[in-house]
Amino acid sequence: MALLLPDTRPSRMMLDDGALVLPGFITPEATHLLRIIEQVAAFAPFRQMATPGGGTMSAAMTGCGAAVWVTDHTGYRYTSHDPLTREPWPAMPPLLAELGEQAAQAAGFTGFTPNTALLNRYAPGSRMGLHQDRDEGECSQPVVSFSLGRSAIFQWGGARRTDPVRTVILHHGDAVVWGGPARLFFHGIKPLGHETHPLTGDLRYNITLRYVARTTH
Ligand SMILES: O=C(O)CCC(=O)C(=O)O
Repeated sequence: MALLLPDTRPSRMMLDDGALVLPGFITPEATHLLRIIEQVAAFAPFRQMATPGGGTMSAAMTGCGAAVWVTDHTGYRYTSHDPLTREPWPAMPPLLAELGEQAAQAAGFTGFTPNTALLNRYAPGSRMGLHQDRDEGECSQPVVSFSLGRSAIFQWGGARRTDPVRTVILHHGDAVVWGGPARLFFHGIKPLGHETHPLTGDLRYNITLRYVARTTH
């Protein structure tokens, strides 16, 4: 989408029962959120984590909150401490939790209390394969995801990996919320292209807020 053209998309785009895109929902706070990402990364640097299968995550990741999702050769889990620095993860900035709660509310989910934010950084060519978010130890709360910088093609599937996949372009400032019957639906990000964004160059950032009930050290 040309950045100088007005955004003519509707304010809500339904993906499924319990899943929708809120175009431009966080645009007013976008520069503030980019500053928060910088501040978190100053204490807990972005890194490309190892996967249990012997590979490496394509997107670089870090996070903040009571616990953050990590992966290494032993598996996926939420940890209270950053395995890189051995320090507790940076605290959740109140603005993140507030925006998450507001986006969830706008999507019809009341009482969202996010206690973890995963920060994903995509360089040209970076992707995220189709997956379910199922390491949180509970599924009663939705997932809220914010897009910043370069646009990306979001893949939205169904409850089974083999279900048909639709795509929607996520732009700077968009939020996606999924919960209830769609909480465990498969989703992913196609490889990022090579365009640039005035605020982030050739990078895309994603902030994904969740409530996690099961953590380790
Ligand atoms: O980058 C995105 O928009 C999606 C991120 C995601 O699916 C995840 O962190 O589980």
